[in-house]
Amino acid sequence: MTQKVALITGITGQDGAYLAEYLLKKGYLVHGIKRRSSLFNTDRIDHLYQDPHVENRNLVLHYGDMTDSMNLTRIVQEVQPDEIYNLAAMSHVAVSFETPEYTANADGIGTLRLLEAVRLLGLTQKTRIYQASTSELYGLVQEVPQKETTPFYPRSPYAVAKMYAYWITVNYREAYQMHASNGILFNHESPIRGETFVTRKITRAISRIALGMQDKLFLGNLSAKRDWGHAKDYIKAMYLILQQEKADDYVIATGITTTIRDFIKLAVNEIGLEITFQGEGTEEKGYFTAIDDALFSEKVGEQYLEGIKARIAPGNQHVVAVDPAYFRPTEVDLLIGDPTKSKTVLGWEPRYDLAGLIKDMMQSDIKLMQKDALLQEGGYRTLNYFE
Ligand code: NDP
Ligand code: GDR
Repeated sequence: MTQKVALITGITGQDGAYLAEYLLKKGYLVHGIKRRSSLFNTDRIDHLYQDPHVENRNLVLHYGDMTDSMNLTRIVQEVQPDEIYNLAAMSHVAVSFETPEYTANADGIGTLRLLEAVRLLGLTQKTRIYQASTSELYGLVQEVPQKETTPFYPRSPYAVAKMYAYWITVNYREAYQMHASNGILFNHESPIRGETFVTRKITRAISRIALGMQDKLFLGNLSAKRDWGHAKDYIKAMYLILQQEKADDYVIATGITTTIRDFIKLAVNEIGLEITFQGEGTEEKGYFTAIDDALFSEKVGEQYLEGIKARIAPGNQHVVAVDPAYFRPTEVDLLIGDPTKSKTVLGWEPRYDLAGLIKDMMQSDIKLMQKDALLQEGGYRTLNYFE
């Protein structure tokens, strides 16, 4: 059997990294597009990297950008992929309000550029395309749970750009008989989730607070509800979508929704702490109220027990606070997906539930922060350049 060739845009991101590893294990030749950056930006795939001087490499990286048609066309021509996974995007909803034009260009028109490259190069019958669509398309609630037929009502420049990408993918499928599909993925997280998304921001900060390296965590809307799964499960759905005989669109979700507030409670429970919230709206604050000494010692380390005990003394300061700076001009209040179609048609079944996801993220962040704490205790701190 000839080796399958995949091209992943956004290979340096959370999903790109998991998908690359997954496809390599399946025997694919994987090509990825990375952006030039003044610092290394390949941390998430460094364990997969193969030196260009090695013969018969299975992972090849190309410099590129979703805003550069000629670059994308050249790469597609060079790679002649059997499958393209278009994961590259300016993926932060809040940031899209600050950079709406760029977001439209990279996330919306970027998808068109890729589809056009495949069409112009005469690859419509060879190359299958996966488009990373999103539950953000549902935006303002029209129906719960949200499924493939639920009307879209995007609520951010990011979601509007992704709506263009969704429909241009459908259009190229219908107009040119291309195997082009949308995965409408609900939020999925992992230990390698970007640090500014709310779940990772929480697991990182709670770990740092537990180790005495940080005092407080400032967040925005704690009442928003999200349907969170594990990225490791969700990239498998991407693969399954491209293995179907017919291209189609699928919702990938768990069917369970949770508030940000409850995510925090579960994350602190994971290391033997309890948190109680008081106040409302911008006055809302979270206080550690109890500690399970044995569990905390086991998960975080006995040497940090005294520090955390001081934090639950009566009248002590809050550890979580609402900062309206993190509110979005328009918010998506409730996401809950119906994965019936993906389960029945694709046979997709997630392995992680929310508790398993949080355990994985907390374990990983505690370990990372313990490493930082050791460096700090050892006196290895960043120096000022001009000292
Ligand atoms: P990340 O933000 O972790 O990764 C995004 C990737 O896109 C990175 O590799 C990034 O490069 C790259 N990228 C950004 N802009 C450009 C550009 N202009 N040209 C080329 N590459 C670019 O996102 P995720 O891995 O979480 O998500 C993958 C995709 O799925 C995204 O399209 C996202 O919008 C979508 N999605 C994500 C969901 C989630 O919950 N994670 C849910 C539904 C959809 P760099 O590393 O250099 O920044
Ligand atoms: P989202 O994820 O916008 O759903 O988009 P994010 O984790 O950024 O926000 C989820 C919810 O948490 C609330 N929130 C905060 N969010 C962030 N980032 N930082 C905070 O301090 C904070 N406080 C509260 C938000 O208001 C929101 O309601 C993610 C991205 O991965 C998209 O690319 C993807 O398409 C969707 O998930 C599905």
